[in-house]
Amino acid sequence: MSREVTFEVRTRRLIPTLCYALFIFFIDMLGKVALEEAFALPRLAEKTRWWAGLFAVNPDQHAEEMNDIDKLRLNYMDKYGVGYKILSYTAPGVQDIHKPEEAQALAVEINDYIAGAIKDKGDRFGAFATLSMHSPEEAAQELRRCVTKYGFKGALVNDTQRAGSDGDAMIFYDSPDWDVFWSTVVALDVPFYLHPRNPTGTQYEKLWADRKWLVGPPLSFAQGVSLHLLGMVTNGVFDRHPKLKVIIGHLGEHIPFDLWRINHWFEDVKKPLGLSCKKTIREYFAENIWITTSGHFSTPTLKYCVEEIGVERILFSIDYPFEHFDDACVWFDDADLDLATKRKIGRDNAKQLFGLAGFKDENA
Ligand code: GRE
Repeated sequence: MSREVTFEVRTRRLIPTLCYALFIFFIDMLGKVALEEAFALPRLAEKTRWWAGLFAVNPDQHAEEMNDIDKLRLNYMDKYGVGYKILSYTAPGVQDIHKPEEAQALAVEINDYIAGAIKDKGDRFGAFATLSMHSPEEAAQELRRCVTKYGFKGALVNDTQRAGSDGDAMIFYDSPDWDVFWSTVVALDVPFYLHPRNPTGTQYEKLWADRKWLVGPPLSFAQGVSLHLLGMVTNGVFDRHPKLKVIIGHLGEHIPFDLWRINHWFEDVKKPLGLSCKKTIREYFAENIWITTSGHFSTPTLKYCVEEIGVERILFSIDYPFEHFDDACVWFDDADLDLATKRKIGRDNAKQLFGLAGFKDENA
């Protein structure tokens, strides 16, 4: 081969390599893992449209993204360096169904549907079980089925379960009645994601109807989940199940900001007055609770959470399609954080918590 030809061949080989290097440079963290990532059943299009009307500026695009599992979504994942996603059914989902049999049938349908949809894509997708939370025994049984039959990674539940003949009652999972469920979560060794839902019924009328723009991410979601999680703390769920792993999204639903004050009041006032939980709020956060970055893309807030609850407890997430890959991933990739911190939050903490292996770019 003449020298010019060799040079030309080398140059031609070099161009794709350079392009790839440039690509890697701009997506500085490949193989991110995300775990608050919603889908819906296409047959419930009307409900998806209703919810999109409340929370999406472009409801058509939102509905299309919500119903897609592996086309638009996989393109985004490749474009923005997300190696693996754990999918979950959209809010308010089964927690909105106040009739127990209907709720249970829908949960089973959703679990079978998503298991089928991701069956051959285990290197890109996992799923959280959807559960009807009317009966602790039934919820435990369905979770067990999903984990043992389908390899689901845990459960994601949308706050309280609507119940009662008119749907106005709310079931919390913080009483001893739920011990059978929490024992199963621990025995299966999977995390439980406590996700928000919207206020409904009398609660909506009394608190939110006259201030409806605060429903959702601006306030009501965090209020609902923080009440429920702190109820689990103060009612002894983590004392009775010390190995229980609970995840909350949105950088901790306001709780990290209040840790000092909660701790001060639990330890210095409420415990002397009779609060009987065994550990401090900081200990529950160190042993039982993880938070994700879903829908909260602020570097100062993330740095604050790292300082307050520790880098090991924080997991990257997007909150797609309520939030955009672009906002979440470009923010995270460009955030002023050292590489070790980024690797832990972006991937390694999730790998460890869920025992993940064999997904795209898992070691990139
Ligand atoms: C969610 O389920 O995570 C969600 C909604 C509506 C708005 C924002 C959001 O259901 O994060």
